[in-house]
Formats: sequence, structure tokens, C-alpha cells
Amino acid sequence: MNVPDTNSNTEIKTTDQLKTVISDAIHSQNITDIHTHLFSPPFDELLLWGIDELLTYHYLIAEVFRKSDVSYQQFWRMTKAQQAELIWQTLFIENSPISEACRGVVTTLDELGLDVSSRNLQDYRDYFADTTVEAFIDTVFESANVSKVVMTNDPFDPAEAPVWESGDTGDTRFEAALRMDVLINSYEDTAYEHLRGLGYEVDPTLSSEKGYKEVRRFLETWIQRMNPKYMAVSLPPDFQYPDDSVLGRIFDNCILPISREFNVPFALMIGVKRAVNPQLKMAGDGTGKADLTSLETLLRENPDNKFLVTLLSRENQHELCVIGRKFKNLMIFGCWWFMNNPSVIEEITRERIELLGLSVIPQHSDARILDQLIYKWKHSRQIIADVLVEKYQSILDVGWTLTTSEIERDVNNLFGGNFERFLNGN
Ligand code: RAT
Ligand code: ZN
Repeated sequence: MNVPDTNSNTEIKTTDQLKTVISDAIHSQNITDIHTHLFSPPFDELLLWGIDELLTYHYLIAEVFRKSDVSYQQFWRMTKAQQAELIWQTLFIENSPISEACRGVVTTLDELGLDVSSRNLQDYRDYFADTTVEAFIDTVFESANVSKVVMTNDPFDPAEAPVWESGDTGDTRFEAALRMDVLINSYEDTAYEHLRGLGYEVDPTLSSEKGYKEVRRFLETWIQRMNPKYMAVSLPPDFQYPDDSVLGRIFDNCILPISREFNVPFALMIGVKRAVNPQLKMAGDGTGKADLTSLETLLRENPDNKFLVTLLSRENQHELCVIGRKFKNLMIFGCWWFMNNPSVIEEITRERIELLGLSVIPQHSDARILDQLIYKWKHSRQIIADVLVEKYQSILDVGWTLTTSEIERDVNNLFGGNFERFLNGN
């Protein structure tokens, strides 16, 4: 975290000064990125980076089919390099790359010092071929001014297991989040067998105290192994709580007690409709508006539990802010996935600050490819800065006084302080 310098108690007098102070504070503040899909180097192939990964990001895969005649079958038969070439040709050469996901690639290449006007894919490939992943992590963290990233760690993924078992996840800038999607959303199909295979005496419908105890034991083991910042799950828009299904029983008997006992918040990412178009594979998920009554109930009935929440539907965002005003055990975070577009980030950030002041975590990157930290944070920082200028200006206009260090304090809270306090508080 940045320590405000002692000369920053000067009062801000003009709009130009305000803009400069906010811009400096936002750009010099290092960020804790609370939700990514990045991995530290020991996870090996799970850590994605480089131009071909950037171009085959699933957000771009969804876009390429709209502009290319390639069939799903043809596309999935291609190698990654061929897919990247098709996406480059279709979305960057034959059309202008102005969607947010395309623009992100252009910003990233530019920030890395590559010549975007050359449009020379081979040059970009050569740049990545000449660097090591360790060196590139430093380049990216420095360029994005990110100090920590929280990974998404699936205890059911055999590719992650050896690293967790080794006890060494390498680079400490990468922290863990214990992802619960398989346990919660696929208990009967996948998790049950897996747990049995590991010697946990669970029952197929998870409806006995013995089964709950075993799932708690599984969670405890993984909390000790990963030391996660939080446990997390993505949920469909029609998620219900309370509920006498596996989900409701796992919440009440396993996750919520463990979350309290270990002081590990539970992150809910609500509103994803998985596989709306299965032909698109990972790019095939959609969004839907949730009924937030369930979230209110969860927050009200579990006041000693801490919840981090982000929602995927634009229509839910205002209601979520109102819920935030009612429950201090809720920390709203990020503009998730289809919300992570400039116009929506701007709208949501303004709405959150108007309703909740500075008590939110305005953004996370959701980066899947290391390089994306650069553009996702560059784009979001600018929008957050613009909203802050407007809000601070409105109180300066009526005679409120502000100092540089006060603005630095606020920015520090938005980009890391609020998260730390939420994790560490009671
Ligand atoms: O934003 C994404 O990349 C999505 O595919 C999801 O991973 C989503 O963020 C999630 O965490 O489920
Ligand atoms: Zn994600």
C-alpha cells in the first residue's frame, strides 16, 4: 500500500489540481486484484500468457463467430495458433478492433511497447518468444501496478492438486481463493464420487449429519492447504436461499459454519447461465437477472458471516447497492464479466459511490491471461478516476475542503484497503 507523503496536506483549490491529484493517486496506488483466473508459475500450463492466449480469450471467441463463416467444428479442430490467426484476421484486420475485448488486446500490446500500427502478428509472437514467464510477470505487475492477484483455485482440479500437495505455490503475489462451484453446483454429478474416492464418507444426496461433517472436513483441509482469501461460487440467476436442495444444505451445514469458524468470507457471483450455447464451450455462458430476495435472506439470517458479492446482470446492480446499505456483512465487488465494459463500469461505479460512498471494492480484473492485467486495469482506472473527479468536485463546489492525502487515503481503500479490512475485521 502507498504511504501518503507528508507534503500532501495541501488543500486542493482548482479543478485542474483535483484532476492531477486524483490521476496521480489512482495511477500510483498499487492494486490488490481480488478475482482473477491467473496462476503462479508452479501451476505451469494453467498460467496463460502471450499473444496467442490473448487472442483466444473466450470473450474474443464469442465475437469471432459473429464475423467469420468458420463452423464451430472447424474452429475447435484448429490448433491454438490457427485460432489466434483466425481471430486476428477477422476481428483486427477485416474489422476494426473496437469491442472492449478487442480494444484490450490493442491497449496491452501498446503498453508493452509493441508497435500496434504494424499489425504484425509475427512481431508480437517474437516478443513473447524472447521472454521468460518470470520476467513477464514482473513486467505485467509493474505495468498494471498490481501488487497481489487472487487466483481461482478448484480443489477438484487434478491439474492444481500436485502444486497444493507440494506446499509451494511459488510467487507470493498470487494468493488463493477456494472455488466451490463443483461442490455446490455439481455435487451429485461430480463432487460426490470425487469425495468418496478421497475417502470422505459422504452420501449421494448429502442429507446426513455424517455427510455434512465430512464435507466440513474437506473444506477445512483445503483451507489449511490453500490459506484462501475467501471461498467462492458462481451461481445461476434462479439461485434460491433458503432451499432444501443440495445447495441449501451445503450452505447451511458446511460452508457457512466453516466460513465463520475460519473467518474466510464467502464470495457469491450470481447471475450466470452456464452453457446457453454449448457449441461455444467456455464462451457459451450467458446472463440473467436474479431475484435478490434470496441474497437478502442469506445476509439477514447469517449476520456473523461475511459475503463478497458481484452480480452479472446490469438490471440487478441498483438493487444490490440498496442491499449493501442494509447489511454490513456484505462487501460488493467488481464489475463482473459482461459488466466489465466502459459504459457499464462507469454507470455502476457512479451508482455504488452515490449509494455506498467509498465502502465498496469497485473493480477486479477477472484476467485469465496474465497480459490482460495491463488493459483491464488501465481501462478501469481511467473510468474510476473520472467518476471520482466528478464526485469530489461536487463537494469542493460548495466549499468542502480536500487534501491530497485524503484522496490518497480514499483511493488506497478502494484498491485494497477495503478488502483487507473486510477480511480481517470481525
Ligand atoms: O469472466 C470470465 O472469464 C468467466 O468465464 C468466468 O470465469 C467468471 O468470471 C467466473 O469466475 O465464473
Ligand atoms: Zn471469474
